[in-house]
Amino acid sequence: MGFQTDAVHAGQKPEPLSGAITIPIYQTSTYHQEELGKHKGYEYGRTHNPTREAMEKNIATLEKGKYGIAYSSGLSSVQALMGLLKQGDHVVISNNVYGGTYRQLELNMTNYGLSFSWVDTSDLKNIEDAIKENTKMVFIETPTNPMLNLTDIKGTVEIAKKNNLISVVDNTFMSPYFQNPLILGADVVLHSTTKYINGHCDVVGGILITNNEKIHERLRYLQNAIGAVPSPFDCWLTLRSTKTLALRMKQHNENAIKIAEYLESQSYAERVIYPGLKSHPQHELAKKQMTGFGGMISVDFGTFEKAKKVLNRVKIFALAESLGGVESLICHPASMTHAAVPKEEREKIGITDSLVRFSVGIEDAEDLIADIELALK
Ligand code: P1T
Repeated sequence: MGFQTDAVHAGQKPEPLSGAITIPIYQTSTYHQEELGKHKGYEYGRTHNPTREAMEKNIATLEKGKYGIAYSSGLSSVQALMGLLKQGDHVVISNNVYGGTYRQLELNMTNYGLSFSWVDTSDLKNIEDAIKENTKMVFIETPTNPMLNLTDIKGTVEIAKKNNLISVVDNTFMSPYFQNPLILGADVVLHSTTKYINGHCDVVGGILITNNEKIHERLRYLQNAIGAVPSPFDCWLTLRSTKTLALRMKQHNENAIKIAEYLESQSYAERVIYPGLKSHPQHELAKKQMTGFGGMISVDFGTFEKAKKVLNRVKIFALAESLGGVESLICHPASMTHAAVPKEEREKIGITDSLVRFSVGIEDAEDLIADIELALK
């Protein structure tokens, strides 16, 4: 089936009791058992929930995967992934990832005997060079948050396979509409469903998708064992959102191209970073492994003063953390989303105090451009 048909239908059968077209919110913590040991496959709300199952199946289908395992946030998905590893294991990971991912892995998981090499994975040689005897996983974010660096997924997967490593791609910025890492051979795809997948700034959630039976079994076990599961209502909202994912992504993409081109034409912005611009150093790779460029733009305004003016003056773009919603947002990564990354590390990868991140929504592009124009002048 095509993406939009799957988005509307995958995982959703009419509800058996009434034939309701829309899957109900199964707001229950437990299920009645007919007699000891005899039940309908549902025992307890943390372990099973029909609304959650429908959402998992739906998103897995959109990612071209067999299994979706949902968690209560993107970061709890990151945490569940660590359950695929054991004390002493090593991970090669992109040196630019969401600040919370860095915080959880480098500042917490290292206390439990895991170690991480943070490398610029946009150069595949850096991945190869970082692999050690105890390396078990390669984890890339592409495009990265907020620098929009790309990593060649196919090339990464080849290295992972050669070295017997689990390959993980955080695909949050592209959504399954613009990029499908499983098709390129990745073992696991991660999404913060908080972002484009839910897309309305009203749910925090995460999901891991895989075609690998063994990985699925372990992640499913961890979903129940750790218990960081999304609520039935959050699953329902997210499932409602995926129905319009394609429509929203097209609009995010269209708007972002116009805004990136506008910003690049202004002398006020020192550097405009957007994979859809010819000036992006990996524009060719973007065209090869993505089917669109997404709605995220980062701009270095040269000085903190200039950046601050833009952040404070815009009216339609709301100054806020997060991204991927229908409403446009603007943020200052150095002090907001990536504050947990030490200043020295931040600056090495380009997250300067003058960097501003735009999450372009689905409003009218002309209004968004006028909003930025007014702020710049
Ligand atoms: O916020 P949460 O749902 O836990 O997702 C974490 C996460 C994982 N991966 C990527 C690429 C992300 O961008 C995020 C969350 N990011 C933000 C909150 C932000 O404003 O960048």
